[in-house]
Amino acid sequence: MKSKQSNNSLEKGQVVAVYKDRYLVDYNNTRILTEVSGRFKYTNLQKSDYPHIGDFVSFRKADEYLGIIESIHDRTSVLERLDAGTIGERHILAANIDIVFICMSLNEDYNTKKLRNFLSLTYDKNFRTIILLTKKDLCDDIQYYIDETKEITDYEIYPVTVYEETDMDKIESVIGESVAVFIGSSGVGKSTIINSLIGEEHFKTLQIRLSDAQGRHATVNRELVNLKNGGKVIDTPGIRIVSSYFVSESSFEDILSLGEGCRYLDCTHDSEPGCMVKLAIDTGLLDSERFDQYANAMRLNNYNRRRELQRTRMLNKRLKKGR
Ligand SMILES: Nc1nc2c(ncn2[C@@H]2O[C@H](COP(=O)(O)OP(=O)(O)OP(=O)(O)O)[C@@H](O)[C@H]2O)c(=O)[nH]1
Ligand SMILES: [Mg+2]
Ligand SMILES: [Zn+2]
Repeated sequence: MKSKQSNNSLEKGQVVAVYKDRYLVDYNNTRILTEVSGRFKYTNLQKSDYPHIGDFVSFRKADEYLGIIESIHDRTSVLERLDAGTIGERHILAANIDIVFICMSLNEDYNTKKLRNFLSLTYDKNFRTIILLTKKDLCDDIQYYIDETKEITDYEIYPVTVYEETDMDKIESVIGESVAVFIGSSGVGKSTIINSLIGEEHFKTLQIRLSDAQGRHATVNRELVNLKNGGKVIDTPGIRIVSSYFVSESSFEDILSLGEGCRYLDCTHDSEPGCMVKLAIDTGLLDSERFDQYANAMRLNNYNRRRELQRTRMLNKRLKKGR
């Protein structure tokens, strides 16, 4: 029975790199290029339904060199942001990750607003978040930045430099056998840290001029790389803009609990009388920037919800037709 059929049987693998419309898949200690099947395309409309780095997929081998992906396994976690520009489009940075390292360097890159934006990607998520304050060798007052960071978040904070082995060892031991992704602005040293973890110049790093704390984009492609001890790491290109993001309402406990005091149940905290949120802003109890973040997030949420609904309807129609 097995003979011919086994050529067509499904293999399971993990997406380790994404190209234009091909996916490099790791399985049985080898790698194969794959693409999605026609059926897959027909039933998956959203970009987020397509394979992303870290995804486990079931595929069939068309031949020795090409696999055809039939399905994606349920994701245990996702790191995502909204595409700047294309409102409402979910943009998955990585799937099935255990740890997210938010990297911020201890020179001019350090910026609490930026950190808040990165943090907004991590609320209510199924992974552990750690703040890496990088390039501590360039900083005279590390404690000051640690304290600043503690004001903003309860996540663990590691000040590190690639020049100290103990710092790299610490990162390595925290990763252990799990899957970690590094995010942060361009030039903060993500690839350099990962290089030192894998012990080779795998990822290209760029020498940035000291006068230019912005750095330049060195990493172009995301790739999932194996560490010696069984851990896996994903490098990402620097994210410059994280101004719009997908957040669930529970990320804004402070504003929501203030809102419970508003006179009207459906208060939008815009111009209604008896609004406790407005009052908190006027009296300086609530940061107006934080409120703007909230307002933006709610607008996007509503927009996304509407779009999701439209897509579901369209998909249902298609599925019915297919029957
Ligand atoms: N002084 C100092 N320089 C560092 C450290 N880590 C990285 N660098 C330098 O910072 C520059 C940028 O490092 P990269 O690793 O390319 O930065 P990246 O975050 O990967 O940047 P993108 O790929 O553009 O997102 C390089 O010149 C590194 O040598 C550090 O701990 N201390
Ligand atoms: Mg890089
Ligand atoms: Zn209100």
